[in-house]
Amino acid sequence: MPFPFPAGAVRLAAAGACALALTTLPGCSDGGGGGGDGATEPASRSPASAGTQVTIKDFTFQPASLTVSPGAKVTVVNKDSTTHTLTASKGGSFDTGDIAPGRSATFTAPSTAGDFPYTCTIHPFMKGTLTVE
Ligand SMILES: [Cu+2]
Repeated sequence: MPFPFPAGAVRLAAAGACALALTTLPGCSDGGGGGGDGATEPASRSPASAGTQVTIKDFTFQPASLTVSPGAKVTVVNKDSTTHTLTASKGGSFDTGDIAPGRSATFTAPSTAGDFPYTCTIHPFMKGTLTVE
């Protein structure tokens, strides 16, 4: 017993139904739609959380905002030609002390969640924020 009508006709009929119900049936996208807005991939845009390292370069903390886990070890690399520190602005939560040019130091992030602004004690205009969460 053959099909009552060719498979192609069935497919066309189904596509027509989908076109009619396009706004209510999300499953109707049949591949070659060519709508134009198919590529909406969510871009991962939080490189700051990729590592627990702060680089000091050109008198700036890079990244200026770093998010870490409570008690995380954070490495600070000084790529400038002058000595810097990374020091909590209040409460003395953390302090690398002097980091000579080309050297690095490590400090331990606070064990409590919150935002912890820090600075360089030698160059107070240098600012950054450590977020613990
Ligand atoms: Cu400095």
